[in-house]
Amino acid sequence: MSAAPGRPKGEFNDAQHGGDLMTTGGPAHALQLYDYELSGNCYKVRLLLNWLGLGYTRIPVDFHPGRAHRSAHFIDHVNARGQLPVLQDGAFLLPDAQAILVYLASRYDPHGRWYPADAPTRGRISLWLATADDITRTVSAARLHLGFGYAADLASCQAGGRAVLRLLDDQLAENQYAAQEWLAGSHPTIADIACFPYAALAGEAGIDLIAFPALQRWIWNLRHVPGFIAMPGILDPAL
Ligand SMILES: N[C@@H](CCC(=O)N[C@@H](CS)C(=O)NCC(=O)O)C(=O)O
Repeated sequence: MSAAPGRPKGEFNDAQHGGDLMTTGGPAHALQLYDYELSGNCYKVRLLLNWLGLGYTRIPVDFHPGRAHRSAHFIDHVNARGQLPVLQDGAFLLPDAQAILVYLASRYDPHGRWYPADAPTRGRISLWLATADDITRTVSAARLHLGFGYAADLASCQAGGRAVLRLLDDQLAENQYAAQEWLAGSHPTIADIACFPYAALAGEAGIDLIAFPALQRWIWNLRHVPGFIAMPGILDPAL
């Protein structure tokens, strides 16, 4: 597999930067994921890769406490934004979880289920992909503050988080009333994947989901889609 341009092989694979490279099952592709296990944005990508049955090599990045995503080498050669996740597919390097979901579903989902081609569905999906970034800016920022010591105005992030989760809960309640369980269609799409992790991890941001019943039902539903994989803080459905 090719390394990122200018990246010496194993750069993020030493004690300072991360853990061991790991290759998952599934058909061999030249796919590599710069990944941090506790990141909800990285988890979105792992979820879709798994649902698509795509094998990939995981490049663990020491996000915390090493801040390897902010190293000069990472910024110069992997992602100028200094953020995770980043996908590499052969010579093609792509940051941003939402961009990666669109790319993977467009390229590797032969049935077009995760990113359906019809215009209204694509429009709705785009709305929720944008909303996913609002969730990162609020819920994820509060979680990073509480769990990882990142600087943030906690009360403001939590208030913003509750506001954006309210939008999600209202939409899901309306859909569920019409016997439609998912955000943008009659089956799960990348819209659901993009919004899911930090909604499900809201407790770690100090946000109680008791006031969001439609959201709780949707989280339960997504966890029970065959092929779902867990992450720390989001339980496997068998547990
Ligand atoms: N819009 C980006 C946001 C990514 C993001 O915020 N990633 C976090 C990890 S979950 C990060 O790398 N934060 C480091 C920072 O911004 O300093 C995406 O969806 O991938």
